[in-house]
Amino acid sequence: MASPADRKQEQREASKADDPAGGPLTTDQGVEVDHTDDSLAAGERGPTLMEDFHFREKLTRFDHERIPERVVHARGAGAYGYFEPYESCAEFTRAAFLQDPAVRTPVFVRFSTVQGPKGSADTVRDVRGFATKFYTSEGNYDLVGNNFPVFFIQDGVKFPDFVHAVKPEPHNDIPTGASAHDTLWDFVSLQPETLHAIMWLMSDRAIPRSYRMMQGFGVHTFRFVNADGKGTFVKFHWKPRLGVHSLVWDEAQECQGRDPDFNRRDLWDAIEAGEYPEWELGVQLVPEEDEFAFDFDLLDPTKIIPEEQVPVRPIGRMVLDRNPENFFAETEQVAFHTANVVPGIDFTNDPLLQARNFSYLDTQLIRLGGPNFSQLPVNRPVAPVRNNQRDGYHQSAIHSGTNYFPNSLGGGCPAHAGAGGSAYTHHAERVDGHKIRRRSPSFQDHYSQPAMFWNSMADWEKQHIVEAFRFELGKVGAMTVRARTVEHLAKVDGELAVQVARGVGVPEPSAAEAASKSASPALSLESLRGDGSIRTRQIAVLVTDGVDAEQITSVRERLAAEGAIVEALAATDGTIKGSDGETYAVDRALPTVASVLYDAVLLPGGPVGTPPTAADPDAVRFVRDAYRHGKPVGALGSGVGVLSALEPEGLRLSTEFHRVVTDQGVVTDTSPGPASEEFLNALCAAIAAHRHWGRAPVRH
Ligand code: HDE
Repeated sequence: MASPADRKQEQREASKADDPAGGPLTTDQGVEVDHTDDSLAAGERGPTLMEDFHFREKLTRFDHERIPERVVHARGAGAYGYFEPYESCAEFTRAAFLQDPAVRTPVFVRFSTVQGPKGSADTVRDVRGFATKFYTSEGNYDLVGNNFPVFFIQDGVKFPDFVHAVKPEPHNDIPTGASAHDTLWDFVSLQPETLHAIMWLMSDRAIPRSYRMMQGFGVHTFRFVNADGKGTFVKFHWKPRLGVHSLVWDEAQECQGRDPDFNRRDLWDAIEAGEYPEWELGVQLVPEEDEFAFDFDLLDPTKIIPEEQVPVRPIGRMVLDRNPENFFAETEQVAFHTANVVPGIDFTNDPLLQARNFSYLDTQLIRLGGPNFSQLPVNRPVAPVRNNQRDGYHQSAIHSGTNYFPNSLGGGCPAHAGAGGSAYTHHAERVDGHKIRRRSPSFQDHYSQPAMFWNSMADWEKQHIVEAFRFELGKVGAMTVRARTVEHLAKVDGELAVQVARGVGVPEPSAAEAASKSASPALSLESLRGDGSIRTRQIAVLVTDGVDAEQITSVRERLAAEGAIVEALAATDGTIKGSDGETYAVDRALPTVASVLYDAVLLPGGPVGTPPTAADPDAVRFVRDAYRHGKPVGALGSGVGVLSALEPEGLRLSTEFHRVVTDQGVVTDTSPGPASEEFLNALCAAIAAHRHWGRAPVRH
């Protein structure tokens, strides 16, 4: 008997198109084809014949291979996995998949960027989508979230305006995968409800190191409902086991060229290597009686509930352990919908959520070409589907019997599910009001929470935010838009506004003060380091002929034992000769890679007194970039000499010999021979810290 988590996999197997017995090429009609390299023509040099049905079918199918990309979140990557709760959540929700720690529920997750088209680069400054489909025993539940906990607008009716503003400008379709342009900032400067999400967008959260290293949030306040019909407000949080880590902006930009698939590849490779990414699902629970206990409205999706006020309670974990087999069939055709809920999970009147509950079904009709998209393998529930919905484009089920209700001819089937059983029951919230087109006064404070976000940042995070604002507004042509945005920032925090104004050439605001003095330390990346391991970090070891073999071996062994991925890079591919006369394989040639693709770099020594890679400009640039981007740098023996290239960047090299020296993530030891335990410990600690911001200020 298959475990519940295998049920989705079994269902997928049944949909596979592969012919297990092999066999020759055929047409779509199953007619065998003996030749697919030349068209049927009237003579060797003659015109192609209309009757060549194989040619026409092949070309027609090719002409129709594309479907419209998603209007937002077009670029994404997905994976299958499972979710398991830690304990029963019956006190708050009757959702079956949150009851029993022994039950694993299969999931499919799609991560995405928002602004760019399907073929845009991964490491753009943008929100990341984090959409999870739980194939539960009670039907599909979709938690369609982002890696920011707040959104740019409060009411879904403004979504087309916001998306038009952030998308490439209509006259020239520029920029791709970027928000640094006039129309977005024009919108922002006129719509201060965007400010909280804009603060997140200008922070390092918008350039994640990896999909595996970012948080996810449901954003809206949802509702749990237990078996007694009691509701509890709930906010969902995904927290990555590996901690939350980001790139720096300079690096993110270079990465767009060096590897546009950086995040997609990272997810794929980790899963292929058996390094399954994992998140903990946490909930913030608010009793319905406390709906008005906050100084903001729980229904306002531009607000968070600070974790210090309502702690996040861990309720389960999700592991992604299987890559899709066909990107189009699965990742492209997966259809999420906020209204895909299961008994025990319900909505609130958040006006953004209400709009989404309309939009997602609507969009699939055009994107997937008709109403039968839930029959596609990736979208099919593992729970049985029985209803009288029929026909439409691409119907692939063969229904029989009656197709209406009530019926007697079909034995009354499918009958209503019994009330109070496992059927979905909408929470009986009392609703009473006048029809009115007006934003609630409780949604009007647009500055306090952006200020709280700013106050919660470490100094280096603040510096990155200021630099991001300067970059983005610096690309805006209309000075009025720059100035108007700075005026809003002045209402968030005076110092922030002054710093930005100086960078973008608009008058510094006068009389600016902080909108709030509150802070939520949980918002800083400093508090989200994860389990402190270095698993899956990519470490480059720069090698040449004559490299100290004991050093590379000792470092490789230790880092690999810690779960890091070590690659030896040399000027050319193939092999190098170590100091011991042995031959060592090169993993990659330096010209094919770059520092931005790695998390840390190590320089082993060579024959005494010869820094082996110092003469290679690619190697020197590699080390310089790593240093500028705050990455750990290790050097051993004569390899330490290469670091003199970093002195113009502010590095002060230690004059101590044959000792382990650690300074701001630069770990050195001039001793020859194998790396000492002390050196390896210091290097691992530096890698676990991810980045080192105390180095002399470098412009990113
Ligand atoms: Fe979406 N959003 N959205 N969104 N969204 C879509 O649905 C929409 C919003 C999010 O990997 C579309 O299937 C409206 C918030 C993700 O397939 C579309 C509003 C959050 C994904 C749509 C929002 C999201 C989408 C485009 C405001 C975070 C990608 C294609 C009322 C909580 C899902 C599609 C995937 C995709 C509409 C706001 C997350 C057009 C109208 C807030 C992760 O239906």
